[in-house]
Amino acid sequence: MAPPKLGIPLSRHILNEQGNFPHATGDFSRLLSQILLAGKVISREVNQAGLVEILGFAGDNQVNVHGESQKKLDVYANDVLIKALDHCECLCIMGSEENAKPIEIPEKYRCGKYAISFDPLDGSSNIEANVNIGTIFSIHRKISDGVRGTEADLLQPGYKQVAAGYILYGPSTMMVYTTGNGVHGFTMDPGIGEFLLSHPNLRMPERGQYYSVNEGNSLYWSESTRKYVEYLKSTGNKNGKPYKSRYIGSLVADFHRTLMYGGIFLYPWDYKDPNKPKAKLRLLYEAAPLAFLAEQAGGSASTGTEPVMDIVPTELHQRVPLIIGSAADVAEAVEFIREVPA
Ligand code: P6P
Repeated sequence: MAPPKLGIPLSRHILNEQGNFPHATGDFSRLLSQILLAGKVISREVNQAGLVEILGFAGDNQVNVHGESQKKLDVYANDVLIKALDHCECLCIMGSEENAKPIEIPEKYRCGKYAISFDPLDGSSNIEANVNIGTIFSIHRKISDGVRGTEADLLQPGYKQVAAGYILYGPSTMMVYTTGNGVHGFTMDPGIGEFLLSHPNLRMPERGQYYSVNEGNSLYWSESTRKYVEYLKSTGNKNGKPYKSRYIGSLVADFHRTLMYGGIFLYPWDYKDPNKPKAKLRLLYEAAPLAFLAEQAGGSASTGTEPVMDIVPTELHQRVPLIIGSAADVAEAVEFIREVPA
């Protein structure tokens, strides 16, 4: 198949991609199109956030399932996605980082053959600083027997994803996604409200020059993690010069830079309580979809002991450490770190 032409609309690209699914019935294309629609609506709100007083905390300080204060845009983005998707009749169940339990498809709508997990607005702690934030999504096929979906349809390993991607709300709004046929980036032309192909077949360099980690947590890292980061900052690494540090604190933005330029992003185990190590990033909504994108772009993603894509989830809001980026960088980090918490 001829490579896609620069500038083709995402809607046409999705139809072309559908051609790679011999049994595609159009449900998949309709699902991606609804995600795109939700992204456009969220983008409009994010871009006006500073103007319409939507900033600040939702209502009387609502908190989400993780006890994190929900900002109005978090709640808004979650509602927009659920409302855009619940009637598309291509989903059997939804999982959101902002909802404790799976979101069922209303009885009045037919259930479809896909299950979706999403983080409606990742990086939300940066909303008031006008820093890039994003929506991350992960799509699996329905595996449960009944007509309607169950939690089992969401608790599937990363290697079974049929699609994953993110919408990045930044200087420009971008949609980056994969259906297992490479990674493609689309930039929204606000004048026409259409996403146009701007970055076909994105590939991560084998090794990069950037490392991205919150060094403010280094006191709570394992010794092996500290040693690895010090190695990157030395002249003894494979680049022969210190890696450059870049950390935004918004996973979608830090990942997108790593995808574009190469290098490595880490959110390692936190041993503040040595008897109860903690991980921060969520498997279903953050690590697994980004791992699928990383692998499709020639990179990789590990927890430090196993590929993220191999983990079989046991609960919806499961958290994992994440080491993701250029293949050579991730392999080297794993060699250093290889830790399994007690
Ligand atoms: P820290 C945002 O809240 C988030 O979940 C990710 O987007 C980001 O990578 C991480 O937390 C930042 O965490 O502890 O460095 O502020």
